[in-house]
Amino acid sequence: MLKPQTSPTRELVGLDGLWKFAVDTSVPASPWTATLPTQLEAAVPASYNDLFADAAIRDHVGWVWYQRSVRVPRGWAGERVFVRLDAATHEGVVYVDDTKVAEHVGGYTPFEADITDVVTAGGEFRLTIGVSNELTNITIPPGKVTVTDDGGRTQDYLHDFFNYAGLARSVWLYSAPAVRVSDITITTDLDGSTGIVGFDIETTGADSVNVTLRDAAGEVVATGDGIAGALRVQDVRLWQPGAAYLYTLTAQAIVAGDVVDEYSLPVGVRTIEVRGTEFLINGTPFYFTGFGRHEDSAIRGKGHDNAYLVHDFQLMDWIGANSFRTSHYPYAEEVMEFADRHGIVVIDEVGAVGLNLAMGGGIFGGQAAPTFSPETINDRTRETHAQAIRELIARDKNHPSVVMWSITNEPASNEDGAREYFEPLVSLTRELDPTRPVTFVNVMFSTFENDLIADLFDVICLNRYYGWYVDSGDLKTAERKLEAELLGWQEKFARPLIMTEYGADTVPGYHSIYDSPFTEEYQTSFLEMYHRVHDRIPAIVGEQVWNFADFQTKNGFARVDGNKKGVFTRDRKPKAAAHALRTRWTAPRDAD
Ligand code: BDP
Repeated sequence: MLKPQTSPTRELVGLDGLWKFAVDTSVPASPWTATLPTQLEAAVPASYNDLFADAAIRDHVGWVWYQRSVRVPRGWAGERVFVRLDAATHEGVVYVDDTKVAEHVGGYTPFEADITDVVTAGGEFRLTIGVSNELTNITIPPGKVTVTDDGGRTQDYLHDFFNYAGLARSVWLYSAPAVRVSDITITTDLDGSTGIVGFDIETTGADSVNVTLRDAAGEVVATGDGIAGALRVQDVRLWQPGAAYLYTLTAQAIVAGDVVDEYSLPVGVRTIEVRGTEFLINGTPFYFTGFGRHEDSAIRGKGHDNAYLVHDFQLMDWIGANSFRTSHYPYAEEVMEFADRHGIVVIDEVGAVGLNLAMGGGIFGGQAAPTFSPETINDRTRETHAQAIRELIARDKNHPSVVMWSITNEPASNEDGAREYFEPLVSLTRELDPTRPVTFVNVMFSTFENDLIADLFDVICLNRYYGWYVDSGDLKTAERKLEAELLGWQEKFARPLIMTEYGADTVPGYHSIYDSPFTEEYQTSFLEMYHRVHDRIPAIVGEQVWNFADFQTKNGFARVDGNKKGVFTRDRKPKAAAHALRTRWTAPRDAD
């Protein structure tokens, strides 16, 4: 799905700013076809939860409404007009005046509607967007709504981050010609020093298509025509981790010899290959350093913010991180584009987190229901999951920074039904994108001996908490167990392993001379212990600490003001471990 842009044939109007806002207390929600009777205003983009001094809004379960008036530029007569939401978390419905123009399920991928027939150039309309935060056993991620004794509604879920909701990303109005470029798929390869840029272009009825590739200086390096083909670039400059180089591909839709639409896209030429236990980028073994992250900051919740974007990438550069995982959902497209431009490698994860009812057993050891069953995670959940994968790949397939798809985080991959559930999803991912490896992120209690799905994947990502949830405070025992387990995975699967989560909650400013959990010293010793082990296991091709920064989690006794495993605080101050990581990650790596 193409991101809206301005071009000689397209115009774009940002609709971010302050919108009227109201919580819908009627259940089921009624479509809002009048001016919202409210004094509240909400910032877009931002999650709405932490904006107001009102617990009833923060913890509301169900629909909320956003509304503003929009004027269509008068020069858009004769053009198609679209409204585009970069995300509505988790379900969205869009009205232009009284007409429903779009509905969408899935909180982290964009959707749009052609509203040409219900607006007029130069005219104004009322744009109303309903957003629901409800999670059920058939949403991705899943959750559960409970009606309380007093008729209220509460929501629970199995993922360890606050269920921020609303319009956390931008909303746009854009124009495009009736006959236009509607999709572009780029693949890249290398033939000696010649880069090959494959293209596949969809239009809404063009006679033909022209394609031009320009280098970073704007010089044309290759041209082509037709809806599909391959451009050859002599002495290509590769997109390299830490040294991005981007070409620009421009596609023009032609009707009766005239250019009717033009769309441009950055292109990074690079190859990815999994060979034995190695992960190769441009034929060279790559070792991932970096983090699992969250879109999370004070007040905005998951609201996209370009200042945080710039600062977070600065901190990643400072610490020597060459990569991150979009744990546990697709991030804003601005983040992906920034990674493309700055040579940061991304493991791109779909929002399938919490598919593991054993997590619900909790510390009271409650017997969890089976994860995969008609009443719990079932065929309909898998359909939603498949759709989330389709939408992720449709959105992110052209980003050179994306080197691998992660189709789930910590599912119950040791439980009956896991293979039946995941096998079709792995096939679907490969079918949609045959060029990138596919991975999943394995949970600690699904070991190399009882996991039922790991062999389906090219790379195995592991989240391990020896020394934290297990053997807390006993790093010696933790080190022995971690090494024994990793040797088991290496031996049995003989493919690349990435440690995608390892971390310890740490209260900044809390110190001890002993191995005391929660101290800054313990976080550093914990990470160093993992690093010793990683260096002894050749199949380990990367380490991504959990987490880049402290983040907000759901209410409950298990967390004090959120998850504190950040190497940076929520406002991005370094804990002691940040300096230790920087020492390791900025040192030249020995050739393996
Ligand atoms: C893992 C999850 C992650 C949690 C982390 C933790 O993948 O989302 O935040 O553990 O407990 O289970 O800190």
